[in-house]
Amino acid sequence: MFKKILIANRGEITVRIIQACRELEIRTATIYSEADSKSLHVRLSDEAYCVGPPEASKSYLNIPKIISIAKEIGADAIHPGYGFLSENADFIRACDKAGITFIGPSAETVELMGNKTAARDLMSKNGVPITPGNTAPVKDLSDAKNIVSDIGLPIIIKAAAGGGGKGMRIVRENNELEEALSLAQNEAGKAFNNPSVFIEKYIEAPKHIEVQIFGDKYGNYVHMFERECSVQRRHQKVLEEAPSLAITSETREKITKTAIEAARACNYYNAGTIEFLLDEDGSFYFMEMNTRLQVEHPVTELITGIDLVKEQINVAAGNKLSVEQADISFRGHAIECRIYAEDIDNNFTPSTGKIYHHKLPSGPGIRVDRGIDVLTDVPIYYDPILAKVITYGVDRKEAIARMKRALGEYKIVGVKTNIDGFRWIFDQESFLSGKYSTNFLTKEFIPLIPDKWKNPPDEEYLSAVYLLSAYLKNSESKLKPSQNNNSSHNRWSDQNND
Ligand code: MV4
Repeated sequence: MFKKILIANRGEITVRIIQACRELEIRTATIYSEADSKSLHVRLSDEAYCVGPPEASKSYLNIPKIISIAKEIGADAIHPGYGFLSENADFIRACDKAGITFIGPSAETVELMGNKTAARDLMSKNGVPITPGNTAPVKDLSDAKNIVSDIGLPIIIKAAAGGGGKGMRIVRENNELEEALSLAQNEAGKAFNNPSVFIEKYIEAPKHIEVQIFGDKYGNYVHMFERECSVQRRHQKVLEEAPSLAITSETREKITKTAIEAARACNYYNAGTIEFLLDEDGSFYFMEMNTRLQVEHPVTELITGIDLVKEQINVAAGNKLSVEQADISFRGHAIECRIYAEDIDNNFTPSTGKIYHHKLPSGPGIRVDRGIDVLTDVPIYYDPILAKVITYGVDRKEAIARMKRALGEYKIVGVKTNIDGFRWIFDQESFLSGKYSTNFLTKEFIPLIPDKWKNPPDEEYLSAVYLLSAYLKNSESKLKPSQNNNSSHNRWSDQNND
């Protein structure tokens, strides 16, 4: 088993991985940028190393620096968390080259699933249902017109080199196709440095259902049931739950079997998630595969009792899966709310600052995975997720009641958060009945709360906010004595055991 794991991430997921390592008695090393020098993950890890300036490109995405720290400190494995380098095939190859185990799938699988058209082609050839459409990049306008005449309107144009909604365009009339195609190609080129796009039949008001799968290096596969992630804002998940009210036991049997076929088709090992679109008639279609541990993994952990991070470490170390499918069942219901540092009264602009007060909710059925503590800073440079509140109940009603209580008890002072935005969600009949779709926040929420969710800040506005705060930060740091940023923080080392 590994002796020391370097966690190449920050925030709540790094704290979560430290907790799993602690229980497995594996030493932890973390990295931090200059903006995170006083953060919780630095304080909780056995060792911590400054990896560079605040900008992610110079710190948490700095592959050579991270690899050299891992080699220098004798880490035998690296856990990437989610985001940052977690789905970067070059990083996995750099780990392989350095003889350091990457806690995740192979570089080939990550590369393959990152190419959305190749992924669709592979799935379709392996009996996994995909939405009608093409499985190769659109050649030109006439190619697009042929596809549209084959599958019929409406259609959706998607980027082949990236997911998450960037570069997506919906086309409902033939005369919109030409402009939508060039807009989608431009956006895809800007976002992913690859203008390739493909076309699918557009599913009106789908649900986002995803299945947790796990493979080991011996060809064994299991699933850990589904999660529903339909409450999203601008393709950013906000609330997730397991199991899904929309999934009957018959559909569950089919969709979980299909998810395992998808994992087998790409020789997957470690934790992965197959994302599906569920239509109102109960049919489901492969959307994409996430080749990493997901933010929302705790809802699966709570209904199955399986620690997914420990299982990741177990499989990465070359062991067989510690569970067989017959051993995996679920009971009860779990819900997760993502707590973001954003000003929901000001178009969700990111909120930064120092946490002056932090009071956690507690009591039966409440879990909080958090990356913040009192006196830690919330910088502008990274994804604004602060914490996740996850509740468990014998049924969905109890999980919702506990979530409402937990959100009422959770106090964060120092930055604005979206906590109050959830109250509305739990009062909506469409949510309470489970009959909501991915249109929930856009269709139902927007008209009711004018301005709060209506005009999201455009990218230019956000980049101006980022630039201004970076400038202010830079001018502020010129006023302070420089601090030694290369010290290794080594609270648990032998010499400290006096
Ligand atoms: C779709 C779709 C309807 N039909 N594809 C793809 C990226 C993901 N973040 C959103 N995607 C969608 N793909 C077809 N053929 C609707 C969406 C969609 C969506 C899907 C799941 C959860 C939230 C969503 C919000 C808007 C659009």
